[in-house]
Amino acid sequence: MRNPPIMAALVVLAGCRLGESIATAPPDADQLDPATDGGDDDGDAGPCEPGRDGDGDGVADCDELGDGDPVTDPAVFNGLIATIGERPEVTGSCDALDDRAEMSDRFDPSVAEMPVIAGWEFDTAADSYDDPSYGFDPPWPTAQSGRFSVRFHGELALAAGTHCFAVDIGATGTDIINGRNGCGQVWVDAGASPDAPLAETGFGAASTDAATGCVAIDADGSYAVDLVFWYFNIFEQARFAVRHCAGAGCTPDAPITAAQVQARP
Ligand SMILES: [Ca+2]
Ligand SMILES: [Ca+2]
Ligand SMILES: [Ca+2]
Repeated sequence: MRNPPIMAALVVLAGCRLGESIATAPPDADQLDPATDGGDDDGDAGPCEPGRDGDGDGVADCDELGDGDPVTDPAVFNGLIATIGERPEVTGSCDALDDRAEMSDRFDPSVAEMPVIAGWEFDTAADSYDDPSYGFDPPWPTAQSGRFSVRFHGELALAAGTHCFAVDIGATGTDIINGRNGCGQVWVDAGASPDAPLAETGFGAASTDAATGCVAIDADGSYAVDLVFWYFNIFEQARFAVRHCAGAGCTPDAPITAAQVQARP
């Protein structure tokens, strides 16, 4: 008879699956104190109500309060503000985004703007940013097709110390061909805050090495960040990937998650 061992194996397997599927107990709303989580800057969250997602960022109030992470706040949308700006003209050179004022002007007035919990990472042949392959969450209701620009703005929590960022649009050089005739930038308002992107890649970028940049953060805190994608050549893949790491000499390898950022103007 082979059945008993098989049955035993099935029971063991079922047991494992059962064990894995047991979710952590939901936080007890009465036990959650915004002060304990440290995440209620705005003072309007109050005791959480199970199942409610007051700020609409996809994470329930009680989960945001119960995670012990002050960045995830039931009263603050955790994500970034996505802004569609002007369309690159003539070329997609980084020269159009040389300093902060010029970069900001490209997105003011905006074509469209909304807070998103995802969308700052894509690699797609589609040219319309409302295509699902861009991964915007929520998705854009409409889009221009073809060349476009998008800026992601918010505050990123950073501990004191060195932080490095890298940006990749698929460029291997800084000329119009190898630079993909486009531009990707990371701005971090911290440290010496030079009036230039911390990291930049693409056509007209300062150098290929400029795709990675590091900043010394003096104190734990939240710092304004801008991730900028400037897309001209629609015959190239629309690719945008930003990576981060903490520590001197580190190699940026971690994507920025929605839980790390707050969509503040
Ligand atoms: Ca929420
Ligand atoms: Ca939290
Ligand atoms: Ca939140």
